[in-house]
Amino acid sequence: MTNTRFTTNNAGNPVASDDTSLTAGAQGPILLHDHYLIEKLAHFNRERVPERVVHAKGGGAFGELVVTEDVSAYTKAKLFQPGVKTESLVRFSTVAGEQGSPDTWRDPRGFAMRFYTEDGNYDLVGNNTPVFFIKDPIKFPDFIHSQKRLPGSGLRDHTMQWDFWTLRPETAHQVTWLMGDRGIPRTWRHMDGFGSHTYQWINAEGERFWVKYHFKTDQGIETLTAAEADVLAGTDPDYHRADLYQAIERGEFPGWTLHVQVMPVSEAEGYRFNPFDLTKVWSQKDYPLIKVGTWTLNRNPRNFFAEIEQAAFAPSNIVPGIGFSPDKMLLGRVFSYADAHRYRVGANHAQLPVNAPKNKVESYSQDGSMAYSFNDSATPVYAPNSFGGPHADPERAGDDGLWDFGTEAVRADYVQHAEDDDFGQAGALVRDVMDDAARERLVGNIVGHVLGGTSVALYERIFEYWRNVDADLGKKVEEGVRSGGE
Ligand code: HDE
Repeated sequence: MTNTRFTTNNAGNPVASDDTSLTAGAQGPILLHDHYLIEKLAHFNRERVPERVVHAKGGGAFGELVVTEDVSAYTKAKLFQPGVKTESLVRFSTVAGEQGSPDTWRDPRGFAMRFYTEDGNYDLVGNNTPVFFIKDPIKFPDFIHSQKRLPGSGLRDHTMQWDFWTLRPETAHQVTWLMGDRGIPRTWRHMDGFGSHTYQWINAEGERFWVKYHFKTDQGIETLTAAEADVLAGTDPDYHRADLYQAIERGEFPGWTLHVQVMPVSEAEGYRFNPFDLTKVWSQKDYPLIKVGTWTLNRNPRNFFAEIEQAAFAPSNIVPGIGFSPDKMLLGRVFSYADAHRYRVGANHAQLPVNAPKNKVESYSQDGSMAYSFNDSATPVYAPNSFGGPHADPERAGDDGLWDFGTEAVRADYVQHAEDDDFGQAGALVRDVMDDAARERLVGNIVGHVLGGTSVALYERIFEYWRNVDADLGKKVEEGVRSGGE
C-alpha cells in the first residue's frame, strides 16, 4: 500500500530527507541552512520538562466516575449527584524515586484523580494510604530530602530516612503502613486510593460536613513481598506502568468503589482524634463507609508525555459543594501544586488539552508563554468592566475556603476605620500637598488623558470620580473635558 504521509518540518514544510544532512560535496562541511537537521537536533535537546520533584515515576489512564447512590444530603457538588457520570483521569506514582526508578520500590503510591466536571476540574490528589508522614506542610521539604539522596554522595540513605522518622514521632502511623504489606502493591489495580485529607462537603441547604474519601479496589488488595519486588525492580522496572496499560488494552478495565466517611461538623471538636490531623484516620466503627458510586479506568493515554507527563493535578482545583478543611497539609498543598505546574510545565499548563476543563474558561488571565486560547477580542481583560466581561457570582461559586475557625472566612474589604474611605487621602494630596501650579498641571494631565480617546459614555463617571476626590478639582476636570481642553 502506498504510504501517502510525507515528512514535513514543524512548520509543515515538506522536507527532502530524514536520512542525510546537507553538505558541500559528499565529504564537505554540513551547511548551516540545513534547518531541518538543526530543528531535529535542537528540539531533541528540549524534549524533557523537569520531572516532578516528588512522584516523578508514574503512569495513568482515563476513566469514568458513575454515582450510583444518593449522597445529595451531604453535597450539592454536581459530579456527586445521583446518576451523574463524569470523565476522569488518574495518575499513579511512587513518591521518592526519580523518573527512571523502579515501580516496585517500597513507597506510598500517588493516586491523583481528576474529574472533568461541568463546574470545571475537580482534582482529588490522594495516595494509596489514608494517612501521611507529617501533619504540617512546613516539614514537607525536610521530609522529602530525608527520603531522597545524600547531598554529598548523591546516594539514597536509610540512615537519613530513619533519622527523620524517629525524630518526628507523627510519622509512625504512615511508616507502619509503609513497612507493612501495603508498602508494595502488586499492581496499581490491586490497591485502594484515599483522599487522605479531611475535606468538606456542603449540601444545597448550606449545611457542612467533614468527609474522607475511600476508593476501594474492586480487584482486591494484592501486594508483593520485598523479595518479589526486588527481583522486579531489576527485571521489569516499569512493571506497574505496563500492567495498567496492558490490562486496559486487553479490555480488562479496573474499577474501584467510591465510599466516603461523613462526620457532622458538630462532632469534630469532641472526636477522640483530631479529625484534621493527616496522620490519623477516623475509625470506620465511628464513621462507617457510605457508598457513592463506581470509578472505572477504560482508556489509555494516546501520548504518554502529552497526557501523563504534562498532567497537572492540583488540590486547588475544587468545585462548588466541596471545600477545604483546617488540615494544614491540605492548605499547604492548595498553594504548592499550581506553583509547581507553573514552574514545571509552564504558566499556561491549564490550557493543555489534558489539563483544560470541559466548561468554558472565563478568567482574567492573559498571555504568558505558550498561550493559545483567549477570549473574544471584545471582552476586556480586567474586572470590573463596562463591556460585558465575565463577573464573579458568589452564588455560583463554591465556598471552598470557609468553615468556622472562630471567625468566618469572608471575602470583604478591610474593616473601615474612622477616616477610612477611598477618596479622603487623594483629596488631602490635592489640597494639602500640591500647590496651585501642581494642581493646574494635574487638571491638565487628567483632561488630556481623558480626551485622548476615552469613550464619552464614561465621562459622567470620570467627573463624579474627581468630584469625590475634590469638588473643585472635579469641576475643573469637567470644564476642561467639555471645552475640549481649550
Ligand atoms: Fe504532594 N506534591 N505534596 N502529596 N503529591 C506533588 O506536585 C506537596 C502530599 C501527591 O501524579 C508535587 O506536580 C506538599 C500528600 C501526588 O502528577 C508538589 C505536600 C499527598 C502527587 C507536591 C504534599 C500527596 C504529588 C510535586 C505537603 C496525598 C503526584 C510535583 C503539604 C494526600 C501528582 C507536582 C501527579 C505531587 C507538594 C504532600 C500526593 C511538589 C507541599 C499528603 C499523588 O507540588
